Amino acid sequence: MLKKISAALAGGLLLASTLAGCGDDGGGSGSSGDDKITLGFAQVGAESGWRTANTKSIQESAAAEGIELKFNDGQGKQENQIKAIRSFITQRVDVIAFSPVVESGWDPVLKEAKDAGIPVILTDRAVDSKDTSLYKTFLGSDFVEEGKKAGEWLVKEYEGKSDPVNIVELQGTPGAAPAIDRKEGFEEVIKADPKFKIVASQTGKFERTGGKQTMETMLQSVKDIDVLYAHNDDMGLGAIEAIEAAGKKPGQDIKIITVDAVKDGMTALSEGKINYIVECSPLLGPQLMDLVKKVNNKEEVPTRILTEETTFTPEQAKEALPNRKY
Ligand code: GZL
Repeated sequence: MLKKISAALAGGLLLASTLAGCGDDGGGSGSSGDDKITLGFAQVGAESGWRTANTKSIQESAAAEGIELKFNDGQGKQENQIKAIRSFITQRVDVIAFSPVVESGWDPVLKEAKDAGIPVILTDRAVDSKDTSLYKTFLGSDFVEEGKKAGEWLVKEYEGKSDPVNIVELQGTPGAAPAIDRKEGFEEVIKADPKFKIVASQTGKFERTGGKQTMETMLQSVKDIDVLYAHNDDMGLGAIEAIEAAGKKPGQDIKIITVDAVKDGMTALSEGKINYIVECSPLLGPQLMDLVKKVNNKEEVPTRILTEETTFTPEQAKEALPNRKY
């Protein structure tokens, strides 16, 4: 409202410049009341080790940069994230950042932020909005590439073999960019060889319990499982519990590929219970704060910033574990 009044009075009236002094310079009013940047961050939830590490990175980086952080845990629900973004708009924060729990349904609230003159940064996950003016940039991984890396390891692992390879897949949260894209990238690589068959594919919601329960069902309903592809470590770790309870050896009777490379996943990898992990770094905090400062200063930023990440074998996990930050 304040923005609209000052815009209406922008014809050089003293009042306008006074009002404009209340932070109506295109950004928020920085509700901290001083020149400190105020960032509103709407997080997905706390569903996995990756998410915990991501939240820690954001909170620690904001503190280190002297940015006032208003943090909301969406508890895995889009309506909670939308509510949080609307609250940030009402509080007139300077910048809004969020990790969208699902790809779709964001245009209305992003338009409200744009109309309020508050820039938005996407982190970790993308949205499928056609209007890219609704956000300044997207900082995060290429999930299709992550799926491809998982598929490429499998192709190499079974090179020269002709027997059928039955794969079960634990998908992430339905509608989430990493779930959609990791599936797409993996299938794109394995479709080249008909011996690879995904015989079952269901969600474990990126959660350890979800991975365990879904794997239990798959073990009962699918004969001869050769490989498990889990969209994150947590679901893979839950599946390991189910596989061991069924009297099978994870990493041997059933080969396991996961994504993330959080400490628990890397430990299982070093023990040979997981065969390969594709890294997805949660440590986005420092880059996010750098972007927040630039965007708040109306500096140009790249529309897409890709995070650096690698892959791990059991041997590489043993080497990396002692210095692992998450
Ligand atoms: C990926 C991130 C995913 C992780 C999961 O960037 O969105 O969500 O892979 C997390 O562990 O739950």
